[in-house]
Amino acid sequence: MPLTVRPRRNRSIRILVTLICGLLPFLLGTAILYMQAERSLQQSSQNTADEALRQFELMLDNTAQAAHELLPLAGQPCNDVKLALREQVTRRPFVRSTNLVWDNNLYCSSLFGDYQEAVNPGDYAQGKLWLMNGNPVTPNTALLVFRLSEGRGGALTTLDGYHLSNILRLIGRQTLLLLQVGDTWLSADGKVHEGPPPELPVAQSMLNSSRYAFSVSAGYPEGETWRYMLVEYPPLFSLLMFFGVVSGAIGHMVQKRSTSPSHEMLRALEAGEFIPYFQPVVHGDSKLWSGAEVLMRWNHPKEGLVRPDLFIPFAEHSGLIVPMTRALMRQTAALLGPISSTLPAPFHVGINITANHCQDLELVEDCREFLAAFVPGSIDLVLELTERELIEPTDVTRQLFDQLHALGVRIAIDDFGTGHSSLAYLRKFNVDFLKIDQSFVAMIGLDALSRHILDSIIELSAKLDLGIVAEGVETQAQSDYLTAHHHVNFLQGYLFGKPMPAADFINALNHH
Ligand code: G
Ligand code: G
Ligand code: MN
Repeated sequence: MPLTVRPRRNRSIRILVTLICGLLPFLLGTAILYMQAERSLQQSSQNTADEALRQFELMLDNTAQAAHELLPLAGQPCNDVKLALREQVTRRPFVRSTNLVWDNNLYCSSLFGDYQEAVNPGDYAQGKLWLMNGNPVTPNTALLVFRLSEGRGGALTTLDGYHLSNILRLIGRQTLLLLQVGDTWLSADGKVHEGPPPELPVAQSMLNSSRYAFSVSAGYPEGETWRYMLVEYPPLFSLLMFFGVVSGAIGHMVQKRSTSPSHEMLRALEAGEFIPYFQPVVHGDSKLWSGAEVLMRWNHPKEGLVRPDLFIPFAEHSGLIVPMTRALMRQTAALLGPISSTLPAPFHVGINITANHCQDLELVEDCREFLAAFVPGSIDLVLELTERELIEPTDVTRQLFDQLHALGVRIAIDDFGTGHSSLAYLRKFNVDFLKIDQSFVAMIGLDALSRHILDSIIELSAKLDLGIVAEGVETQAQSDYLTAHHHVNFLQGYLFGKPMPAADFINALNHH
């Protein structure tokens, strides 16, 4: 089987999923907080604009009242009315100067008395309000002029820009705030600018006065939302971070758990981590190596060499045992096939097969492929079926065993004596070998009863014309007993050799 490299992608995907699990609560939470911060800022800029609008209207009320009181005096000689003009300036806190107009000519002023200056109504927004950048008395100082006119007469009262910029500064302490009158606008530093006011990047609120021709804009500079979040939400950020860590950890654990035994074994199968070990099987008479049992080992990247008792049960449960056995047979064929002509013929090759593998006829194809790798007649392929889980006789299994026999494949009952197969069973499946369980062999010389059982098994199999393989032969005495008394066909055990890697086995085989 082609060795596939252990897929690395899986690992980076796992790290990615953990990262996403960890970041998601943080990102979602931050998005929600961002929207919340925007709403708070919008609310606050709206309140600021409201408050400023109210203050400006109060001041203009004061200025407008002066104009209303003076308007009836328009047209009268300046000398007669200039005291009345000055009285308004003294009495009203937000009036800096007062003036009277006749036929668009400013002819009388609280400051200079008699005066001459043309008035252009087009300078005034809606004919009523003019935001000037100073006058000859105080150049470069903002001045808001209120104009009231009726017929040929008119009154102009002015409001000092100092009051206006003060309001912009005080109310807009945390906010950008500006006052717009017609095509000019006033910033908090008291400067008057021409043209449209700038856009305020964050949470802009613009309010038009319903009573006077001005509007107020409030808002925040670029990046204010993030600054606001950093100042207001640190405890919530810590909480989000905590949730992120918890959710990342949960994501990590859920993924770990999904790496179930069968998942891990599938990975190992794809990575070619299941490899064959070979235990020599010797001829009963000559004690020459004349075969091997193939035993699976898991060459785990972290755990090292894992014994089959620890993973075969999982493999059987998940059904993975079938592709695992197939891979083992392919590796065995690739290892022994090329040297098949040098093997002592016929070379006995035992492969352990589970009941799972006998559910359909695929096993026939597996064996055919296996045998095709060898010089014809050079090996005896023996499938070992453990007596502990016997196969139900059905149409399919009967067909299976018939076809296997037709291929020349032999059947052995493994661990014989530990289960409960009947004579009828042995006949039905045309069994060729019995592998006597090592527990009986171990009793030789110790226990008379076990030895009697051993004796009868061997006699029975001789009568049924079955071959015998004795397993677990560890001492010379056991070996002698089995061959001198009974002519057991094959022996297997530590006395002759332990299960070993292919290279060691082939090497040792050459020296025998
Ligand atoms: O050699 P050892 O300790 O490895 O074997 C332990 C058990 O695992 C034995 O019962 C043996 O039959 C079983 N075993 C070893 N290799 C395989 C195999 O490839 N398939 C199956 N089904 N069982 C195996
Ligand atoms: O069930 P099966 O026959 O497939 O299992 C063979 C098992 O027996 C393997 O685990 C193998 O390592 C073990 N084995 C083989 N020879 C000996 C032996 O001489 N002594 C002991 N204790 N175990 C053996
Ligand atoms: Mn076996």
